[in-house]
Amino acid sequence: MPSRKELVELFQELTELLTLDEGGPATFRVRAYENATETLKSTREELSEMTVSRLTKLEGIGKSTAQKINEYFKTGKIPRLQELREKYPADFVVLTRIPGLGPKTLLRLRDELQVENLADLKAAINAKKIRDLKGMGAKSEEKLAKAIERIGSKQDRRPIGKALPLAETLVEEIAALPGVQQVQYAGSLRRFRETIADIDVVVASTEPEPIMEYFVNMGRVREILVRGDTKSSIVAEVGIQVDLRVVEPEQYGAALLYFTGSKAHNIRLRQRALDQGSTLNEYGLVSLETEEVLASATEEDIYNALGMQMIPPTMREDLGEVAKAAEHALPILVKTEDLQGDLHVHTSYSGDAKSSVADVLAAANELGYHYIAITDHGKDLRINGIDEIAHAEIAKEIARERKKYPEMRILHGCELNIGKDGELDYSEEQRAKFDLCVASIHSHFDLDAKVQTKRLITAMQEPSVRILGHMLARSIGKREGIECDIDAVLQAAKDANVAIEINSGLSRLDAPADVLRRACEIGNVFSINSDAHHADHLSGIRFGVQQSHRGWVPKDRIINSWPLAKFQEWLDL
Ligand code: DGT
Ligand code: CA
Ligand code: ZN
Repeated sequence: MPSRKELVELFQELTELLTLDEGGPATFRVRAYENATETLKSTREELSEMTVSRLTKLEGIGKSTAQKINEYFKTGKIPRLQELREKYPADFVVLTRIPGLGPKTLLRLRDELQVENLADLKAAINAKKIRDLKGMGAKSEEKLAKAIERIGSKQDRRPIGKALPLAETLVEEIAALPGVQQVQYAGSLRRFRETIADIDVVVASTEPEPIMEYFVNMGRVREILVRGDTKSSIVAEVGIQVDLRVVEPEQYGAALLYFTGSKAHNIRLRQRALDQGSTLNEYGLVSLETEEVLASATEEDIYNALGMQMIPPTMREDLGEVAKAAEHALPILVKTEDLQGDLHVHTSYSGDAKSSVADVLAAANELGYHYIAITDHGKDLRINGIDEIAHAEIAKEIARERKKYPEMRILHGCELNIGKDGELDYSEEQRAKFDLCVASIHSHFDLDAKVQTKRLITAMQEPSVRILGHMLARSIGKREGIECDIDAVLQAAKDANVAIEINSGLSRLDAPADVLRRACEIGNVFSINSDAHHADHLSGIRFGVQQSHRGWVPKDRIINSWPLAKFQEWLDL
C-alpha cells in the first residue's frame, strides 16, 4: 500500500505546482497545503485507516485536504495533482528551480513567449527576447543565462532523501510477498550517493511471476515502462523510475554485486577476476578454464573467492578500495550500534523542532546511549533561535531529567550560529556555561572562499566550540556548499580540538564524502550527529553512519563511538 512518506512527497509536489498556479508562495491556499504537509510529516497516527471526518480533526487538515488523503490511500492517486501535472508538465516545472525565476515571470514567459521548457527558454535568451518583457531587462536576462548554466544537467537526478523512503517501503513490501527469499535495493542508492537517477531493486526467487504482477499493479505506479518475465520498470507516482529484477537465489550475490555498481568498481573487479583466470558477470564468478562457478550466491563469497575482503557498498566507487581490500587493509568502519551518544539534537525550544526535552531523552535512552547533548539553537538564528532565558529553562529541565537516567550523561549544549564574520551568539561568558557547543553556518552562503575560510576558522577559535556542524551548509539538490579552503579549515579544526560533524540529515550529509576522506588524511576527529528535530528522528543517525563509510572514516576517529570516559577526556581538552 502507498505510504505516508510517499503522500508527503505528493503533497510537496502539490504545493510546488499550486505555488506556480497561484503565481506565488504567499497565498492562503499554498499556506494551507504547507501546513497540511507539516502535519503529514510529523503525525504518528495511522492515516490510512482514518475517515475524512477523523482526518479533519488533525491540525492543519481541512475537509478538501482530508478527502485527498482518503482518496490517496484508496487509489494511490490524488486527482487534483493529476490535473495540475497536466496543466504544468514536468519540463515546464523544472524551470521553477532556476534561482531568481519566480512563478509570475514564468507564467508570463509561457503566455507571451511560448516558453514550455529549458530549450525554449535558452532560445528566448539567445534571441534577446526576455529583456523586452514587462519587469525584465538586459541585466535580468544575463542573470538568468548564468543561473541556467549553473544548474546544468542536474535536473534528472534526485536527492537521496526523495528516493530512499520509497525504496525502503518497496523493499519491505516485496520482502513480505510469498516466494521472495531476498530483496535489496542496489545501484547508486545502495552506495548512498547523494543524488540518484533511478532505483534498482534485485529480488531472489524461483517464482518471478507473482512478484512482477505485484510490482506493476501496486498502488503507487504512474506509468509502466516495461513489463517482462523477470524484469520490469515503472515510474512511481512520486516521479522516480524503479527497475525490478528477479534472479535465481543462487545468483543473487552476483546480481546484487553487478547492479550495485559502481560501473567503475565492477570493471576493476572484473579485471582482477581476469588476472586470476576467471570471469565475473551478473550471474557469477566463473573459471575460464573449467567453466566451474566459483562463487555467486552472496557478495561476500565472490569477494572472498577473489581473495579480497568484502567491500561495503558505500565504498564501491573505484577510489582505491579494490586494491585495499586485496591487501585486507580496508579501514574498520563504525556500525550504528557502536555509537554511544548523539551530540547535536534539538527540542521544541528551537522554533523548528517538535519534541520535548523529556521525549528526546526518552528516545536517546531507548537507543541505549551513554551520553547525549541537547543543542538547541542560539539566539542569533532568525526565527528558530532562542535566548538565554529559554536556555535557563532547558537547563532546569535537564537537571530534573538527569535523575531519571543515572546511566546517561546528559549535556546541555547549544548550536551556535556562525555569523558573517565568524561571530557567535551570546557573550563569551555565557557560551562558556554550555557543556559543549556545535557551531554552524545557516546564512551568507555566497561569500567568497577567502572570507568563508576565515569565517569558519574564527568561529573555531572560540573555546566552547567543539564541533563544526554541517561544514559546507549544503542542501542536496537545492544549494551547493559554501566555497572555502578545505585543507585550511580542517587543519584549523585539528589544531583547535574541534571535531568535524558528519550530519545525518538526508538533505545535508555534510561534510561531503570527499571532504571526509581528506580530513582522514589530515588527522581530524569526527562526530556523527542526527541533528534531529523530532524524537523519532534520532534513529536517522544511521544515515550519518553510511556517510562516514563513504568518507572512509575509521571507527576510532569517531568521538561518539568512544566510551563515555574517553569521550569525556576529549571534552575536557
Ligand atoms: P544512477 O542510477 O545514475 O544514480 O547510478 P547507478 O550506479 O545506480 O547506475 P544504473 O542505474 O545505470 O546501473 C546500476 C548498476 O548496474 C551500476 O551501478 C553498475 C551496473 N551497470 C550498469 N551498466 C553497466 C555496464 O555497462 N557495465 C557494468 N560493468 N556495470 C553496469
Ligand atoms: Ca540506478
Ligand atoms: Zn541543528
